[in-house]
Amino acid sequence: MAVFWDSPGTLTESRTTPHEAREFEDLREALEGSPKRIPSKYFYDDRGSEIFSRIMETPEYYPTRAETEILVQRSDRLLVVGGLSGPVHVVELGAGDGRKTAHFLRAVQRYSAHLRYTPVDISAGALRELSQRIKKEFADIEVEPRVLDFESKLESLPLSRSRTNMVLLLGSSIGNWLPEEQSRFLRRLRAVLSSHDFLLIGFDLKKEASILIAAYNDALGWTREFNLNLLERLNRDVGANFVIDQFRHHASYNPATGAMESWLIAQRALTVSLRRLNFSIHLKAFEGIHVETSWKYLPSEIEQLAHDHGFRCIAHRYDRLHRFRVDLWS
Ligand code: AVJ
Repeated sequence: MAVFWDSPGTLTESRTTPHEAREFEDLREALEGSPKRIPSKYFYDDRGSEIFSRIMETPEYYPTRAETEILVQRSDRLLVVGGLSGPVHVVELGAGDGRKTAHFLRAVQRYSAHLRYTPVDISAGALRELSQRIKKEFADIEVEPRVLDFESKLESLPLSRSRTNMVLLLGSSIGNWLPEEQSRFLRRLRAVLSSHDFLLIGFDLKKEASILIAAYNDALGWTREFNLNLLERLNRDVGANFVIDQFRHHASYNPATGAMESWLIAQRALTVSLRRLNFSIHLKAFEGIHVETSWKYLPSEIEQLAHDHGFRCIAHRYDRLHRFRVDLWS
């Protein structure tokens, strides 16, 4: 396995492939499909990551608070059951602003004196802020941020050979992938982790649809802003000419799949050109672009997922209201 070490604290791209070269290459296929789609990872440019931090503070978006409650109150328990000891390397995938991670790191520190923390994200801006905050709060953690699209570069994660790796995939981020993508991710992760490494993974649970729908349609409008920023980003980064106010944000729960779906719906027939990618798309009046799927889980589905991909459920904890669950797998 390839391991890349940089001087601690620098923000470096993976050296396997230039980060920018293949960015946006999947956009054409997604936008020409039926329904038209934009892959969710494009939400998280610096501005998108900032807006997502606002979403996490809205009263309707409960998953962050529920997961934080678990990490604050249950991290110790999870780690005891896991039997963690010796030097630990925490690798957080899609770290974002990493606020809730601090609670977990503090718990890990009680078990491991020499803690290394590698937050991985595709937003350099979010990583820079997070790294500064963690370094300020923890004098004795080695922080090695990494700008990386971990979805395509999972094999170049800087895992440690001498430490127990604890990979974090929080926020129910796994739910943003289609089932076959979730499988592919877990299979590949299983292959790069050794038998004494761990995965700490958060799942948003199935619940009454009205609660879910409110969480993706907050009254302050941050979720709408988040979705529309996707179009602004494409205008900026690939020379597209989306007219933002011709689109409406629409969030719904699909009981057939068990997932929340976010759409941007064109208010009239439109042609949009993506100049730097050399193609255009036509949208009919009231046609939607599917921008996000957020899968929700039953406890039994979580356990099946672990089992099907060669992981063992070591422990799991719910928040007080049973809205969310954090699992420790190995
Ligand atoms: C943390 C990425 C999983 O799908 O709930 C929140 C992203 N999108 N509101 C989720 C999100 C709209 C979030 N993830």
